[in-house]
Amino acid sequence: MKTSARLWWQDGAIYQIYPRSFQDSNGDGIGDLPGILSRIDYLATLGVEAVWISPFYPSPMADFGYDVADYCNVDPIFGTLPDFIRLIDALHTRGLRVILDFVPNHSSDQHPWFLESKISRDNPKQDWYLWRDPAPGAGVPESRPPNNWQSHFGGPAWTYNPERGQFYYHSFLRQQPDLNWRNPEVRKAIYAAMRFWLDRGVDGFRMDVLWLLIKDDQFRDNPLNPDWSGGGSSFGRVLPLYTADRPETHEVVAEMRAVMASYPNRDAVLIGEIYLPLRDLVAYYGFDPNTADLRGADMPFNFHLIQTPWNADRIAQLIREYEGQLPTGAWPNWVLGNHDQTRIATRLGEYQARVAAMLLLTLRGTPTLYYGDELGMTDGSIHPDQVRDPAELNQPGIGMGRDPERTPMLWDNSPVAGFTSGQPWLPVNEGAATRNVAAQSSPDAPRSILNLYRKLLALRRQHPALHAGAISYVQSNSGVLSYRRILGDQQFQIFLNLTDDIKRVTSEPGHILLTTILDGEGADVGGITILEAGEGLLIALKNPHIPDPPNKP
Ligand code: ISL
Ligand code: CA
Repeated sequence: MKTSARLWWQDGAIYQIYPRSFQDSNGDGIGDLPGILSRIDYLATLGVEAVWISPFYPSPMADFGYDVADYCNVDPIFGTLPDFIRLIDALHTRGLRVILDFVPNHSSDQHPWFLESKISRDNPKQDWYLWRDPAPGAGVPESRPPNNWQSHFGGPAWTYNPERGQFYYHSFLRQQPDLNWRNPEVRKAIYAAMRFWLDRGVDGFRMDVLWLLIKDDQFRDNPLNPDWSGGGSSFGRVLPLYTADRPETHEVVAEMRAVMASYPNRDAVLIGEIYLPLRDLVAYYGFDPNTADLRGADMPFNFHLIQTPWNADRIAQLIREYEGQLPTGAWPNWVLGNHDQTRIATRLGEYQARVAAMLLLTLRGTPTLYYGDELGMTDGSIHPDQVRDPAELNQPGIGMGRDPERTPMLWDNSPVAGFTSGQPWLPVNEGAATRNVAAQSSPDAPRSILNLYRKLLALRRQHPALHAGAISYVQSNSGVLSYRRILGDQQFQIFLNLTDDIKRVTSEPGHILLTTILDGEGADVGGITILEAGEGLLIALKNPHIPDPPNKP
């Protein structure tokens, strides 16, 4: 593939900002858009290509913005629409793209559409949400949900509405009613909202829960999960056969793509949040076997690094399987963390988090970073009376809470880490006095994880083989994962020690571009090379004498 034909979102890295937690500008303890603007130097020098900003639309904040009450505005907590315009202009001026988080599956129960839909069975929006009669049987209607569908946040996915005498469906909270994507008017309204933001210059969307948009039109019961032990969330009681990944969803994704394609010089990116096994995930690229066109999402998010055990064999197998299943022309992507998942440094510790950074930023495909991971931020510890996440408040104590991975960004060693002049909405992490942007940028900390991220991002930008090359020779050998990135006569060898033991590897002649412990750069290697516990090496090979690699690893 010629580098010139490539698109910005293929070559660069994406940085996710959870706006409540990035930077507060007015002392109310909640991050906001002017706060992001004030940190633009940090973003512009980190080396990422785009920022993805989690929802900032008007919202009652039942799910912190993933319950949208107006798709075309900014919540006063986060600022104003002019604040957003200022932010996007400034980011563009600094060469950064802007990806919005868009929530098409459900609105807030305070959205005017739902307020209208719920008042009667014959209003113009009566069919904009998923309304069903109570199941037949004895007992009061509110005790007879239409079927056994369960909310992702626990409990039945149906809530009774006395005004209509019917239930409405919600994949998540009862304050997040699911829109009826079989209704063409709903589609039109959401596509108009997408255009509202595209007209304001946004460079793409991350579509929330894209694989959940369509539900079974016969509302059949989901099959019981034979593996459910009775513990954890009630969501696990049934298998989401009729509530997720329905075949008609692909039609909707193709329509969303068409909305974006209708813009001249379209280069906005369509990303889908999709938690599915690889085979079903890659179907969201929408490969059409008749025309060989891709009609779906540009990048269905690949969360498999988050879900795969940290083991060289398993990850080598994952890379090979994913690469092997990508349809022709589809561009891969990798994600290590987000606002719904335990942070990588908590899962693996700092040394392996460094190895994970080298993995994420040297794999083939667009990497997405979660704010704070570049500092090796761990999950915060949240005292029971500090819990804010509805997923935890709904089902206390079963580990659904996402507050720990949403604690404030750590900027400096001031009392609230430079995040706010007031009381932060979630507590600042312990250890913030030393683990923060200022400390890790200081000349006293040349080997900080932040410097590792900056160097990895810079090298990835600098070398076409790293952002556009093939991946090949994916291997695992006694806990060391290795692979090459290749373009033309440029070849890089990556060795990642996923264990806590010292390992020996054999390398072809080359020199070290980078190590995860930021030590030994520039040194020549060749033959037996020692890898420290939890160390990764990025090597530029001198005269690779191996034959041309196959297309697939
Ligand atoms: O079921 C899951 C994974 O298999 C959950 O992680 C779930 O899919 C995920 O929480 C969906 O996330 C998105 O939509 C939610 C919102 O709370 C999350 O923050 C968002 O990322 C509802 O909008
Ligand atoms: Ca604020």
